[in-house]
Amino acid sequence: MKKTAWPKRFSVLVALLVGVLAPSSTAQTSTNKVTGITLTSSVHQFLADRPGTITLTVKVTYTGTVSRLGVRLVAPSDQWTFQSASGPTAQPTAGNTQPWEFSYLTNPTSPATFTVTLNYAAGLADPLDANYIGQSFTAYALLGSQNAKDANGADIKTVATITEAVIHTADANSDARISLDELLKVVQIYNTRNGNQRTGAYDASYNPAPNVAPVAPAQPHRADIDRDGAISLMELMRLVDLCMYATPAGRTGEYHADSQGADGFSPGP
Ligand SMILES: [Ca+2]
Ligand SMILES: [Ca+2]
Repeated sequence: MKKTAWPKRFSVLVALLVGVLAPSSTAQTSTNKVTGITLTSSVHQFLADRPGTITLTVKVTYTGTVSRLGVRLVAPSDQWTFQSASGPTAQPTAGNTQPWEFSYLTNPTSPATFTVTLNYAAGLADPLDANYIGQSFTAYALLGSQNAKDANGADIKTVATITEAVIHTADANSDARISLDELLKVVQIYNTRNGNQRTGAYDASYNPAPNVAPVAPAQPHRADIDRDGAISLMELMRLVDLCMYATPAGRTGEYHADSQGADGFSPGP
């Protein structure tokens, strides 16, 4: 037994010594390194008053040969849960809260690009909050379980911020729909008069302000696109557009946040 085992042991010993003496293949040289990471989203806003889903795209660039390339993604709160991801071999379990780690068994050609789909809970933001609040995600490049570092020894990371959409002022019950009653309330503002003259003026509580000249408010009604403190016919018609949005089954009045829209919204879900 010993006679046959020794040559085998010897060859293992040689292999170990060669492994120790040879340059490590995982050493970070000037040509084997992570060079950058980006994190992007196809949407810039989302409605935070109800549950939803967003998809982020992660892109890691590297040169040469790097070992156990990975990414750690950190969400702004545990109201975000992991749903799915493309690409990396190792992924979190669906439903896990942050942070989420992804790693490749075999690195794809640089840049390593994959998508991460996350779910968010209802009530992420106060729907009555008039301020836009950013939800910031941070992605760190990993080598094994360690953060990849740049030439200055700093973590290679990136931040993407998505803005919570604000509910339209006219949407009194915050259900992301403009009902006929809610439209009528703005029609009443439109009809506000100062003597014989229609002004369309409203007060700080978004009620009609009769017998005064309009004053540009600090927090304009979201239907007041030019922010002059009055609802014009053109501004009223824009709200009518949102209110009249219909599916084949009928009018729903659904709207969604759209940073490209003049009023920050567009018709439809
Ligand atoms: Ca509503
Ligand atoms: Ca106006």
